[in-house]
Amino acid sequence: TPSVPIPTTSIFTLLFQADPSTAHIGRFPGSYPAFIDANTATTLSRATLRSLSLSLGYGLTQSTTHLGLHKLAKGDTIMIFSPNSLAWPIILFGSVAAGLRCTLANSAYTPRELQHQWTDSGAKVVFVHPSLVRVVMEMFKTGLGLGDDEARRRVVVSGSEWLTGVQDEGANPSDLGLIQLPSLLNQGTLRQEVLFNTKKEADESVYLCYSSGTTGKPKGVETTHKNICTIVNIVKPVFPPMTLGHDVFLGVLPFYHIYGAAKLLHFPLFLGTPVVIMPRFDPVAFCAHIEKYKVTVALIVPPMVLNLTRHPATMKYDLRSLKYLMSGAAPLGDALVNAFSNKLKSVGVDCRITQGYGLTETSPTTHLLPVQDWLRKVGSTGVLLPNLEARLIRDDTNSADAKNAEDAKPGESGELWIRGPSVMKGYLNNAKATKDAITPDGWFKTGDIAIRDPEGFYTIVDRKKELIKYKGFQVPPAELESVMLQHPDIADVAVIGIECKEEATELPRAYVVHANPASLKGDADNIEFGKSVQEWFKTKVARHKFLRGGVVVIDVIPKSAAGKILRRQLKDLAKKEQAD
Ligand code: 4UW
Repeated sequence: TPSVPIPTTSIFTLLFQADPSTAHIGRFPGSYPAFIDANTATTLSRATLRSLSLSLGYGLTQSTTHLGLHKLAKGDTIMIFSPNSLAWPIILFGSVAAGLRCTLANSAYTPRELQHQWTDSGAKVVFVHPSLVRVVMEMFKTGLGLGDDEARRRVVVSGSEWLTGVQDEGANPSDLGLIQLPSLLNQGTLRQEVLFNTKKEADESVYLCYSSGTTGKPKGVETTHKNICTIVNIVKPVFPPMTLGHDVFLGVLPFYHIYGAAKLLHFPLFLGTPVVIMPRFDPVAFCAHIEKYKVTVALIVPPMVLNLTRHPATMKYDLRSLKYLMSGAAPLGDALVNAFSNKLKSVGVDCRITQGYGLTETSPTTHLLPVQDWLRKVGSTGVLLPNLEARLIRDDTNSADAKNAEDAKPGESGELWIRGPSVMKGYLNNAKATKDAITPDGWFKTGDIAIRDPEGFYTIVDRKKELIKYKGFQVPPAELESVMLQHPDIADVAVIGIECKEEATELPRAYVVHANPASLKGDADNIEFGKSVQEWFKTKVARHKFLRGGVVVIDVIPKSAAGKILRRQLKDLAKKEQAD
């Protein structure tokens, strides 16, 4: 695909440039809907979203009274900790307008997981959904030892009741004494001259999503204004054209993950297409909202396709508005595509199911399967987006030695490397990890193994890195292992992903060495010990990290001479066990 011009400005200017002569916001009328709350149909127009964002930006950085909230200045970081909601885009774009940086946290996190991201990102204030205030307070008080008053200065309770008129799920009346989002909106409004707006700042990072990359614990990925300006411009030419006033996105993927953040919060605004916001996936609600809002485009992950293929709701609701289902974040196999598209066809739904590929570190999309090729190239993640370069690097070359890395022969698989303006600035405060991930001449190593066919279509065939994906969510083995080692009876541990075809995902499995092996007298003891560890682990981590693939007792963890876990050996062992 030929290169496209990429005007780089701040994200706020890109999406919300106001033209008083036409009443346009960005390239479209300000009266057009931008975001719609699925449950109540409450709608934020482009102009309303812009003005609420400017008010919030003012309340956070310019207001003199500031309601006792910790004072924020340009360059400071705020955290968003919330399931999808109508308030989300206001918090995000209000912060961006004021030149703040946003770190987006998984709303399933436990206080311990949240604390890692809070401390690592240097966040100063957290915007928290009413149902999650207790998690934040536990982090502040128990985890960080903050007093009551200091904790309160860091929290903005960010419900949407003030917009929708419906009480937020899980809200607790006793939290009303904390600073509430609406009170930051009536202090004033950001003026043009304080807007974060210059070209030279386009290389500043604006979002910090967390990714473990190829190895280790979650790291802050520095996504810049330029990265986001790039991604919306390079996705557009490979994306089906949208018709104003007709097309509608379904916003069910979490906004805190880069896939949802880029493809639901930025891209549709750039296209002029509204997004119907759902707080979580539920097959009945998913189908009901498609029917009610005549949704035309839904972004999804493979386990949702599987769930919908089996669920009767797809037969009960009128889904005929649906034109495109776009999957990503994990492999989508051809059998699944065929099964679901046949089911949809049987109820008169003519829908193309395509796929995208990318990573947090590449903002995220690097490959998309064009809709016209969805059947012909089923199972492929599609073509490289414009303005990007890709290499496939032979597995037997030392990829640490970037200069001598060798390209795979045509038709052979290799590690996918990407270069271009959507590659992250680096990992926050982690020069070593950045250097390991990006070569001196700018190639980012994905850790994924891919092949490219003669027509330029890529297929992801394997993962070289240790990362596990549960239903599209990152599960970093190194993090799980360090938590497991806190168990008094565990002497050593290795976590790998095992394939689960029934659920179209990988499942995390732990191999553990007992601290006192003689205390386990046989298979029954081993199994019981494994189960007890599995239960214990559930109290420590978010749901997507549960050891659904089991805990297996082993004599010794296979390691290299340098002490590195030989995960490949364990994977082979697991495959053998699964086959038996
Ligand atoms: N097939 C096989 C795939 C695929 C995949 C991702 O959590 P992260 O960092 O990021 C993501 C991003 C997903 C995404 C981005 C843009 C896009 O358009 C789209 O689809 C419409 C999805 O998940 O995890 C990155 C890792 O996830 C795996 C792969 O291992 C990658 O390194 N992955 N997409 N289609 N594997």
